[in-house]
Amino acid sequence: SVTSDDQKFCFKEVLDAFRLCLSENKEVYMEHYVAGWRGLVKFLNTLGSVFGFISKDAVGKVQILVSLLKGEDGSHYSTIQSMVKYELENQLVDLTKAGAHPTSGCRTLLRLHRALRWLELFLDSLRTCSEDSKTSVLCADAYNKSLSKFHPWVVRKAAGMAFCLLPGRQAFFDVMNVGTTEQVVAMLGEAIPLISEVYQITEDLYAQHNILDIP
Ligand code: 1PX
Repeated sequence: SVTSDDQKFCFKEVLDAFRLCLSENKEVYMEHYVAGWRGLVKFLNTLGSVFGFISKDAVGKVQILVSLLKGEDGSHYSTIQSMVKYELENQLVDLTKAGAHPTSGCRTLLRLHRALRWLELFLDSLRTCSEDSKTSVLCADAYNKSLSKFHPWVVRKAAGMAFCLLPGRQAFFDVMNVGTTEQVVAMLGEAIPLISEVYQITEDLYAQHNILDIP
């Protein structure tokens, strides 16, 4: 039916959100960044409840950013650049140890930003992998090269177990709801450079302000 079609995840949503992320002068719009993550979480939710603990964490973080964006000081949160400037100038970030600002925009976005690097690596391996590749292995490789270093043992262990339950390559592509394998590969080829640019701009911004290690 039309309704179930509307609710069905489509990877194009994610692509479109990341396409809209960058302003002319390469600022990252929070609204679209958050929309990109929303789409990804929707995808994750279609994979089943074993991924619930991951999706819950991501949703919580998206929620925090949305409240800031829609809140009283929302005008300062329209871009990642303006958020960083505003929160740092007003001492709204715990820089060296956890303290009064456990849900600052800078801290929260940093967690998603680190996960975005995992996504970039994972999508790139999906794009180039052979038909008989195992998504669980691709996913674990991407995770071990990126996000895992920020996670304690127990989270790494749980993530590793969840990866084993990922559907195979074809089922995975079907859930992406893009079309044929060729179309999926083409769309990934479009999405990856966009995600990669957003990642790099954020990474440079955080490095410049020395906030890549916010606790
Ligand atoms: C077409 C393919 C698209 C695939 C989309 C999948 C979207 C996945 C979204 C994952 C978002 C993960 C956010 C994790 C943020 C994080 O690192 N949080 C930790 C630190 O936060 P804290 O506030 O405590 O400092 C937090 O401790 C995390 C806990 C949950 C476990 C996170 C495991 C992350 C694994 C990432 C890979 C997801 C695998 C999905 C398979 C498709």
